[in-house]
Amino acid sequence: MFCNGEEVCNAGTCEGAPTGGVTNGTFDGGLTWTDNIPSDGTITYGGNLNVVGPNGSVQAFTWASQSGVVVSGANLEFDLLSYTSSDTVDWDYPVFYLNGTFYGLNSNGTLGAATTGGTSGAGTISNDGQTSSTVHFVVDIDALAGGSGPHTIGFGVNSADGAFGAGTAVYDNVTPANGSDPCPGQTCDEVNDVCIPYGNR
Ligand SMILES: [Ca+2]
Ligand SMILES: [Ca+2]
Repeated sequence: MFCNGEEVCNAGTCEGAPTGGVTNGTFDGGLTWTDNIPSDGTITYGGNLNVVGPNGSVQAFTWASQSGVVVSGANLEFDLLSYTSSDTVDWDYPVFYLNGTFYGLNSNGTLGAATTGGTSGAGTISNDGQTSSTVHFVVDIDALAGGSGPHTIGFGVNSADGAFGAGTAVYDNVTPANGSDPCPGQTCDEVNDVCIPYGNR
């Protein structure tokens, strides 16, 4: 069975992409994700989402987003695999984006306060709170948004200073996923996130 990039494999059958959940939450390439780089920074996809934040002389966010996300009351979950920087204090920090609002990230897997990009908007994960081990986040985005969506979600890095080095955040495993179960007798490859004929890998 072969499912093309716009279909998903669900219970052994290729289907058109359903309207719920997050598509390609495993970041197997950039399909379905939109780069937002109003100042500078870089976004790359290669099995995870790697965001190198801004360092361009002004406060700015750099983030990847996906619109049309409906979770029907389920929690949105994601992993921050790491956050690193050569800069200090709260000048740079990772952020979660929901419908136009950014939030800092805390090392206990909760969101910080909404932030407009100043140093005071950082969660406990920042230049002085770097992490090289995975932090798992569970967010009730319907409650946070005050409605059922569809939502636009995103993951990125803020720079309050735009100088002295950027922050780098690595994200992965955003759920709930649109259906992409392995096909019986076939192999679903995380790199492709689609069903491909066995033997053609
Ligand atoms: Ca992945
Ligand atoms: Ca900086």
